[in-house]
Amino acid sequence: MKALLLVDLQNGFCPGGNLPVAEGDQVIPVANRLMRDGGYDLILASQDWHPANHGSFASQHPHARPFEMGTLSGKPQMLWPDHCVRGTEDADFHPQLEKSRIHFVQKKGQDIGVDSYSAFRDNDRSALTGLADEIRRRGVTALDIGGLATDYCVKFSVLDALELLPGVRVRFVSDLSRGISPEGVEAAVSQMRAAGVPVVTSADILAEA
Ligand code: VGL
Ligand code: ZN
Repeated sequence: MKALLLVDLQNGFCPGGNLPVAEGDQVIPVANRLMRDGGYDLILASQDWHPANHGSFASQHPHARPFEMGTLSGKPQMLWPDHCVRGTEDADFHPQLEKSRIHFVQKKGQDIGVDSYSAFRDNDRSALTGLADEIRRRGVTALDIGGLATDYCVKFSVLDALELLPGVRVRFVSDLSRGISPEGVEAAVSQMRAAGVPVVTSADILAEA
């Protein structure tokens, strides 16, 4: 049972969105191709889905500016521009993404007091989203992960998948992913590799399928 997890392929993280990732939109055709021809039995997607007053937004902290460090519930927190507010166009999946191929969507980031980069659990590591249960229930044995942004939500999703889904082969799909900062991406890829995660491309996956 092979599954693909598409992380946060939303307008907010694409050019023109509120927290744009350079070339974020370029991963959409890659996602569509993999959903169609990647040989997957199950397609999963996560969706950053914040209340308008989410505590990760700089707008909720007096005098703070986006991309500054602040605190949230007493812990260090990168403060973001308002993004992916639930029910807004910014939070919608990219219009070119073939949404009808997605079997299960995991929304995240709904608790105003804690951010949730990983599709699997909140950053304080206490509350699970339910995605790991879903994956276990469906008998997934291999999980490929990619999306936006490599240095935040993708990295934390990959590392959590390793920890929460023992026995599942987890891989990072590099050309299905783009990051917020080049240094961040480099560090994220090193961290994933060091954790034993194979880095593959969509071409590798299509060749196996
Ligand atoms: C993300 C920052 C804040 C992401 C989400 O999807 O990588 N990054 N919220
Ligand atoms: Zn967010």
